[in-house]
Amino acid sequence: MVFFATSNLNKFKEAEEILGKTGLEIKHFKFEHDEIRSDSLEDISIEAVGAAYDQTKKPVFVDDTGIFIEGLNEFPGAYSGWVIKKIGVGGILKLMDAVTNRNVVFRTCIAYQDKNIVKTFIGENKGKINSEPKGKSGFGYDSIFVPDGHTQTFAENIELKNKLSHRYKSLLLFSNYINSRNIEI
Ligand code: ITT
Repeated sequence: MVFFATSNLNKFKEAEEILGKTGLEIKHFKFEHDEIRSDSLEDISIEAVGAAYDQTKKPVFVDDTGIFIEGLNEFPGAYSGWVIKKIGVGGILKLMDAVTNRNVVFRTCIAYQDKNIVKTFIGENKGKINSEPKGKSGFGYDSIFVPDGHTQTFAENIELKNKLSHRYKSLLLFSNYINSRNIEI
């Protein structure tokens, strides 16, 4: 069993579903943490997992996720949480009015810590920012993200999200690592 330290229950539910299929059991560790300010998901997640480990003293991971919009010079990136609280997906769509390049990358960095090691796992998913919000499932930016090769947003097709998302890819790398190391947890 590994703790997943997060304040975001949506992330936890996705991780539980994805990791359940790999045989890795996780438990929610309710974690409210003021993350450091940085452009790097890796730096943010490494600092956060250190703080989480200080509290759990048991194997634990965190997930730092951002959406990087090419036509906005990678904005909002590591500031995605703050930006959605301030301007919402509506605000992002307004910013996109002036932009023709709608390419975007969703990126998750998982940082894991136990008594021996700190390690990160990055998963990415490329797509486009949709012209309007669509769909009711998911959370955050899911209603405006359409993965490449598909026509629906993640919020319209949550099964698809959990099969190919940034979180899915990073969690799979993570669970392969844990399973291959045979860590006693
Ligand atoms: P933590 O406690 O785990 O840090 P958080 O919600 O603050 O939770 P992040 O900083 O990693 O998490 O994420 C920033 C925001 O990006 C988050 O609040 C969501 O609005 C959005 N987000 C993260 N993952 C997402 C996903 O899979 N789909 C859509 N939006 C996502």
